[in-house]
Amino acid sequence: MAISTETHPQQQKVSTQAAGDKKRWTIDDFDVGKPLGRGKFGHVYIAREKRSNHIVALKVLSKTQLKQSQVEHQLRREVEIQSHLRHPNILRLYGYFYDQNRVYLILEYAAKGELYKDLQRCKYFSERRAATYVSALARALIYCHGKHVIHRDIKPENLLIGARGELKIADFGWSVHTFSRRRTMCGTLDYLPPEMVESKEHDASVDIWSLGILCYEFLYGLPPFEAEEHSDTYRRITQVDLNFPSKPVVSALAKDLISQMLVKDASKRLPLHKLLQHPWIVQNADPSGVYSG
Ligand code: AK4
Repeated sequence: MAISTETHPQQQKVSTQAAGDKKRWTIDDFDVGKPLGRGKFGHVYIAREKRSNHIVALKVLSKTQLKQSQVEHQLRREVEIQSHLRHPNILRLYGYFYDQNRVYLILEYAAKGELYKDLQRCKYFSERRAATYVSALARALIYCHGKHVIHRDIKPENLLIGARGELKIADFGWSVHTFSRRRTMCGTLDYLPPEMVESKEHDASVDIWSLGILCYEFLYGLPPFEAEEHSDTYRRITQVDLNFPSKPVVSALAKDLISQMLVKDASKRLPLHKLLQHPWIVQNADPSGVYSG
């Protein structure tokens, strides 16, 4: 198969190439289909790699916009990080290529699309569905942390669903967006832990906080510290002003887990391996890690 699974992302699989031949991908290697989505930097298309018939998502980024936003080095870092991650709950980045005006990311195709749309449609998820996603995310984050990759924040917009209902973290370029937002302090703070909104040092436990925010949002339909004013969200995060509404009804076990993740002192947050043993996860999460309705 021409889509590499083991080699450096820029190269095609060695066995399909003459030794030492580092042939680059070009757009001519793909049949490009319908657009799947559009973002600030460009569109995402479904595509087929001609030689292998492998279906992928092709993200097409404008070089001009990348330059204007000064994110070229961050895009490079994303590719670098992603090429070393192999996990069923992390969207693969197979490689990239570029032409005069554009940069193309060759991504794993997630057939069931964006999770936030499902959340909007359902308003909130069942405890079974929420726990299945939270445990899948915890396993993906444990894997990342083992590779010294901190995800920084995860939110529904950056989660995709595969053909069999498996959750896929699809971001890593996303941290770029948060970074510029963080600097200008004009975007959403909702998913950031106290130490990050206060611009303090942070470590892998920021991901435990973000997962706690996400768990709350799965169950209640909105993030816990949401407010009209940015300054109010800031205050609510730093004070950990956490409330559990009476509707929708959420189990005491779920609230217990969320309360153990949304802790101001980063060192006191429930470690991810302990999260996997929490009774709410054990009793509700599908052990296959796949929510199938
Ligand atoms: C959708 C199905 C970095 C910089 C600047 C796979 C951007 C589907 C999709 C899919 C990135 C990225 C991404 C993964 C997801 C692409 O748009 O969600 C639609 N959709 N539906 N992928 N299957 N979308 S985007 N990695 N990285 O954009 N990086 C980046 Cl510096 C701009």
